[in-house]
Amino acid sequence: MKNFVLIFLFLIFIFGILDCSLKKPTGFDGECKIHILVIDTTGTVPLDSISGLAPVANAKVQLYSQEYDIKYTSITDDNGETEIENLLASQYVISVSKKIPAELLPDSIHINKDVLLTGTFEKTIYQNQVFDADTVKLGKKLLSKIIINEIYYCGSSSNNGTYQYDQFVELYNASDTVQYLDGLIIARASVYSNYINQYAEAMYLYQFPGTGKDFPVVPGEHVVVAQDAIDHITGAGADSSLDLSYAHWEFYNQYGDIDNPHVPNLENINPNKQNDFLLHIKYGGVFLINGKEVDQFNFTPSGYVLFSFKDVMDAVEYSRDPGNPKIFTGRLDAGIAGIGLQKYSGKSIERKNPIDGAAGHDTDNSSLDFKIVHPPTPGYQH
Ligand SMILES: [Ca+2]
Ligand SMILES: [Ca+2]
Ligand SMILES: [Ca+2]
Ligand SMILES: [Ca+2]
Repeated sequence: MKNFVLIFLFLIFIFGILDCSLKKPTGFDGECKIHILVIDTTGTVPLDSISGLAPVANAKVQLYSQEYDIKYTSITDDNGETEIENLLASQYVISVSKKIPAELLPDSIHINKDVLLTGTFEKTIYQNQVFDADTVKLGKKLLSKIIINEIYYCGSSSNNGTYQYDQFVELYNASDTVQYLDGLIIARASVYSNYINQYAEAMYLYQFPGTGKDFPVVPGEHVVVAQDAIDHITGAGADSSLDLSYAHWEFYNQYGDIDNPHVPNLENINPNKQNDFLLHIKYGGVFLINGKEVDQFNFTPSGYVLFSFKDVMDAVEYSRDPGNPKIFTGRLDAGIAGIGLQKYSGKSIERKNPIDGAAGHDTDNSSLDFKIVHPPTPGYQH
């Protein structure tokens, strides 16, 4: 059995040696220096054969003093070390980061995301004082490239009754490089996803066409995929619904569906489930899967499809009721979006950045990452 290790504990130890010179007891600030060594203990960075350590070169080290509103920045050298001199005596927040692109990760790390090694600690630097080495354990963050930015699943209501065929999923390029939709799969999770270790289980799966680089998405671009790309207001008489005739893509079920000829299609790739891409209006989960690297689909006896966690680019769980059992393991989504969102209310869930409100904020905890939005915002940010 393949051992896909997806949650790594990335531990970087920083040994910060703070050295305020005792040789020059001048009494002035600006005499202190800090010596930092950044080491990776996770296997992400190669070991040095002599020291047996894995020094992290080109890591960014920042010291910030709130007292003086002053910031010092330095970069570690080939030995993973840096020294910052002429510091004012103060309390500092010291943060270290290094981004490692997915293509540079060793083969032993089965993930398809960039990795950010980060860590922060606080240190008060007194005048004329020699400090012992600091040891700080830092965490890692997986950086999604294309993510699920908004899901409109609950449907709408009007004088004509209730309506749920106006659902859409909005993707977003949260990276700083061009990404490609080719071969990606948007899937509705089964409610049994949590029972199967290492695998995610999906019931409806729709795949983007393309052979690799046919459908680029530039950084910051939104991509709207409608259940049906029609004007649901005039076309279906759902007068509090949405006009999705200008969606970028639509889910097209070749076993029987509406097909807007002006909007390209994601096609159903699970012949066992010949339904249009329909999300549950109260609870469920959505996957974005890297279908390019899936050689062969693993079907379950009930006609669902299993995917390795390593192929899941993003996963979002939602539920109206906080008491419902969680569907996803915390390795995919530690939280739940959309608590309290009533069916047919015409509202969606969309990512929010707690600092600047920008799109694409993803900490793999949908309780924190999403907010309820009304009206939905297909193609832009609320
Ligand atoms: Ca459709
Ligand atoms: Ca179409
Ligand atoms: Ca995520
Ligand atoms: Ca949006």
